[in-house]
Amino acid sequence: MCNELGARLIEIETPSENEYIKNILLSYNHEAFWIGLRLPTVGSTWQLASSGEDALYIPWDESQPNQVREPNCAVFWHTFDYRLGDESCEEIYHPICEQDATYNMN
Ligand SMILES: [Ca+2]
Ligand SMILES: [Ca+2]
Repeated sequence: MCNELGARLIEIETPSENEYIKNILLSYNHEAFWIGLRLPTVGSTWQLASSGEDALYIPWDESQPNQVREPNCAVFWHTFDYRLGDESCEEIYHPICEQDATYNMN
């Protein structure tokens, strides 16, 4: 998805990044948006999709995560006011991409 754009699925690392993105999502009428957060196996920790590092900040809805599956993925969910919920990685939702703030003009 995002790879074709030279980007990656967004990874939410801070409350300010979370707020910034949520405000943008409010202007769209979609039920859910994929982000780059993944639980590879049951019993492992949620990881950033690009690096495999443990995610330190995860703004879950208070009811989430609530499913057991591997792998397990995460979305901003509209009925949670765009807090995160876990969802099957097989579902089709809109991806949110992000890119480092460096440009390679070659
Ligand atoms: Ca980020
Ligand atoms: Ca869920």
